[in-house]
Amino acid sequence: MRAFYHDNDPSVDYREDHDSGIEVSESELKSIGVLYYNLSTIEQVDQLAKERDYKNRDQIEISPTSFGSEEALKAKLDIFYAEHIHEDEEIRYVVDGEGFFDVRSKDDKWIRAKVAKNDLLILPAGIYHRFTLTSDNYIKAMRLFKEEPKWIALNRPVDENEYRKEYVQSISAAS
Ligand code: KMT
Ligand code: NI
Repeated sequence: MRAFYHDNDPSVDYREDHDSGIEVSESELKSIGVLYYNLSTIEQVDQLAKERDYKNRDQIEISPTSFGSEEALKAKLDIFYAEHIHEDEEIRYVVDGEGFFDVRSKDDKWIRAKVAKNDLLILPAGIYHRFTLTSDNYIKAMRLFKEEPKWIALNRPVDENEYRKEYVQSISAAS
């Protein structure tokens, strides 16, 4: 995983790197509640799932093949790339391929985390974020969850949402 500030260039496809060259450290990610692990075996994934009480999981492939066409894929990616929150953690373990998770910094800038095979990323409930494939157009990812998946995307603005307010509180209290 590498994290950096997004260059915010709207003239270039969102699947390109958009690397501003300004690095973001793991501790900066941690200060906004984003956790990162590199896990090379499924046993390590199982262990983390046990510790954090993730009882269930499934696996998805996102690619032109899995969605039937480049157009169908693009339609799905446009949805993933709309800025949103969830009322639960978003936990993704990359089995193969790569992708970008963009998350908002404390001062509302886009931080881009490029994830690849063996990366596990946890986004807290209430964080504004979005997802896209890279220009490789392929990811296979495990989605972990506690009980039933609560993956309804609530698109920004949802500043009065209870989970959003709790998240904002949680990152302002510490550090
Ligand atoms: C999400 O909720 O944004 C996704 O599931 C994206 C694909 S997981 C690599
Ligand atoms: Ni999401």
